[in-house]
Amino acid sequence: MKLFTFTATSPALALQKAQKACGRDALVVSTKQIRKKSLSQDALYELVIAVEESVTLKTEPKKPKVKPIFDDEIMDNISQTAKQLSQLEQLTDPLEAITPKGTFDQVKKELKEDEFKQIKDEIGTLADKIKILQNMLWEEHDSAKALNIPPEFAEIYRLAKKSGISESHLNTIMDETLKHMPVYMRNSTQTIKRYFHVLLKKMIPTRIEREIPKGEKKIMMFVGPTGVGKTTTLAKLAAKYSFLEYKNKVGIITLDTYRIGALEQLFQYAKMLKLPIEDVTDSIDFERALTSLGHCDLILIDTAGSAPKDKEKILKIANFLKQTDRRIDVNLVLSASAKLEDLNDAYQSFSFLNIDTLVITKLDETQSFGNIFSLIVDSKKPTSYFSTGQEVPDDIKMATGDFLVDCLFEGFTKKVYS
Ligand SMILES: Nc1nc2c(ncn2[C@@H]2O[C@H](COP(=O)(O)OP(=O)(O)OP(=O)(O)O)[C@@H](O)[C@H]2O)c(=O)[nH]1
Ligand SMILES: [Mg+2]
Repeated sequence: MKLFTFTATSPALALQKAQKACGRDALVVSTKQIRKKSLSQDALYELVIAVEESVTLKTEPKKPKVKPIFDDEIMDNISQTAKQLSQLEQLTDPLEAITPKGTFDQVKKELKEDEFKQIKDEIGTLADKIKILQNMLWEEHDSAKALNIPPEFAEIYRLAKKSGISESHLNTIMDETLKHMPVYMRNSTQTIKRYFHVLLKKMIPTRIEREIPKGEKKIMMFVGPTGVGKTTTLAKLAAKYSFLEYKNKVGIITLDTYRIGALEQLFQYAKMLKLPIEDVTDSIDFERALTSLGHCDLILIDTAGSAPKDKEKILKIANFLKQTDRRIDVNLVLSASAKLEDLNDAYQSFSFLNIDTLVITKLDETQSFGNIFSLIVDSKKPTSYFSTGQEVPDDIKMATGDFLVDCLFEGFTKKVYS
C-alpha cells in the first residue's frame, strides 16, 4: 500500500481531488483540519488516502525543470539567520540565546515584567519577518516555481544539490517527498531535515562486519583503481581483526608483485603486525598460498590497482578468481574524492569481477558526499567500511547510512574521528 496526502478547503473537495488523482478505489485513512478558518483565509483540510502499490498518481503535466538561480551568498546568509532564529524559538526564553552566559538571569531580574515581554515579542516578530523574507526570495524566482519546490524545502534542496547528488536522484527524492510528506510536518525546517535524513539513510545499503566465528573462514580481496587506498585499508583491517577489536587469525596474500615498492609496503605492514604474508604471481602459486594460510580465519588479498580502462589488468584478477573453488569476497575500493562519472566508470569496469561490497576511502579529503551516495544507490551494492584518513590502523569505521547522510548535509568534521 502507498499513502498520499491531499489538501483542500473542505473534506469533500479534498476527496474529490484524491479520487481524480488516484481513482475511486482510494481508501481514506484520515481526514483532519490543519488550518482554522479566519477572516483572511479559508479553512484547510488534509486527507490521507491509501492505494495499491501499482496505482500511480494522475498528475498534471510537469512544467519544465529549471535550475534555481539564487545568489548563493544571499541564500547562505538567510539560511544561517533562519537557523539561528529556529534555535531561538526552541528556547523557552529567546533572550537567553543572545545574552552571554550568566547574564540572562541578571537581565531578566533588572527588566520589568512588561519590558521583558515586549522584547520577547519583538524577537518573535523579527523571526517571522526573516522567514517571510526567505520565502519571498524563493518565490520571486520563476525557476523555483518551475521546479515546484516549496520555500520550506529550499534549504534542504540547496544542501543536497551542493553535495553533488546526481540530478536525477535529487529530483526523484524531492518528488517523492512532496508527494508523501504530510502537510502538517512541513512547518518546521528541522522536521523536514529529519525526514530527509531518514529517507536518504534508507536508500544506502550497508553490510555489517563481525568477528569471524570459530570454525568459519573468510577470504577478502581488495580491488580498485590505482592509489585509492587498497593496501592501507587492508592493513587497517588486518590490525582490527587480528588484535585491535577481534582475535581472529589473519593472513595476507599479495598479487601486486611487479610494482617497485608495492611488495615492500605490504611486507612492512605484515612485519609490524606480526602476520604471515605470501606473494603470488600465478594461479598455482595462488592456490598454494591459500592452502599454506589454511590455518587463518581471515585471509586478506591485495591486488595491483588498475585504471578502469586497463582491461588486461582487471582480467588478470578475474583469472585468479576463476581458477579457485574457494569463496572469495570481492571488495571494490573507491575514493570519495573522485567525481561521480569516474566512480561510475570504475564501478562498470570492475563489476564483472562480481563485486560483493564497496569500501569507500578518503572521506576526509572531500566535502561533497553526494557522488558516493549516488554511486551506492545506483550500484545497489552494500558498503562495508569507510576509510577516514591515512593513519593505520585507526582511520577506518564500519559504514553506516547515518554517518554518510551526516557528512552529506553537514560535511566531514572532526567529530567523526571519535
Ligand atoms: N587522506 C586519506 N588518504 C588515504 C586514505 N586511504 C589511503 N590513503 C593514502 O592514499 C595513498 C595510497 O594508498 P595505498 O593504500 O597505497 O593505495 P592503493 O590503492 O593500494 O594504491 P595502488 O596499490 O598503487 O593501486 C597513501 O598515501 C595512503 O596513505 C584515506 O582514507 N584518507
Ligand atoms: Mg596497493
